[in-house]
Amino acid sequence: MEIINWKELLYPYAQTVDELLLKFRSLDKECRQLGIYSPIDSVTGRLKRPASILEKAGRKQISPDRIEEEIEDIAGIRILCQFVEDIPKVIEMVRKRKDMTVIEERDYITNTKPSGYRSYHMIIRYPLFTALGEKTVPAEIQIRTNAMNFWATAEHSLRYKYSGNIPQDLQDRLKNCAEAAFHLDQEMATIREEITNAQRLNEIKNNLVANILENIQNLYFVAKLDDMNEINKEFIRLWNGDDMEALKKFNEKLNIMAEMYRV
Ligand code: 0O2
Repeated sequence: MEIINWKELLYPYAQTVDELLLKFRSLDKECRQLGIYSPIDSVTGRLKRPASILEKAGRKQISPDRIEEEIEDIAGIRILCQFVEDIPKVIEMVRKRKDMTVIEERDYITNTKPSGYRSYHMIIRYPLFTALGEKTVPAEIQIRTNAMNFWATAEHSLRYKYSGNIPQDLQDRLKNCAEAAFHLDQEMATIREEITNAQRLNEIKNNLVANILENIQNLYFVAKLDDMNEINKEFIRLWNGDDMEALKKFNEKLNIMAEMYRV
């Protein structure tokens, strides 16, 4: 039997996971910095383990030399969303990208698996520029809510523990848990607006406070000590309160001071 050089085989997939992680995390970060709602809550990535690749190849009768062509989830990222409504937004984000091509989509949210598994899968082709030239790498993007993920990771561990043969009683209880997670998502959707408004306000306040602190730090080098003491007192007073307009005005005042001192 042909010996697989795993290090060589997996390198482009590892690189693909790194690049996809960076790209989707940057999108999320940018939204947060701009103070606009991000449908992405977090992004994780993984490389399929060699044992899992071999198990899948055996199960699907894929010969070792066809692994790269036929196993499409060696590189995988998972995009987690707070709310079910965020999932179609992330799907659109992926479909619209020019730096990857979607070749297949599997909707296990509408078509829940018999196990109770819910998630949206997109198989993409990602052009990777390696030291040896361009290579098109397949990858899987799984999109699901935090509640769906909580269930799937727990079930995955049990599947592993029982080598795929989870006892029927446990399977039934897992299915009940999947339904409970589904109801949690539905309930959360009813208070989504309230939650996202509160989060947006926090984000705006955090960005504002970061700006203020940067201004204060810069002013320390140039302004009078007495003025800085006053500024600090004022900042602590405003920070403890919840008057956003006053915080904004205070930041504008610091911006003008910084401009005057040209810091
Ligand atoms: P790992 O450890 O992440 O590699 P397959 O099920 O792999 O034979 P196919 O057609 O490639 O077939 O895949 P499918 O079902 O679209 O997606 C496979 C992946 O989806 C799995 O990868 C899991 O990550 C996830 N998945 C699918 N069904 C279930 C399920 O019932 N429970 C859980 N917890 N996850 C599921 P691997 O290879 O299992 O995992």
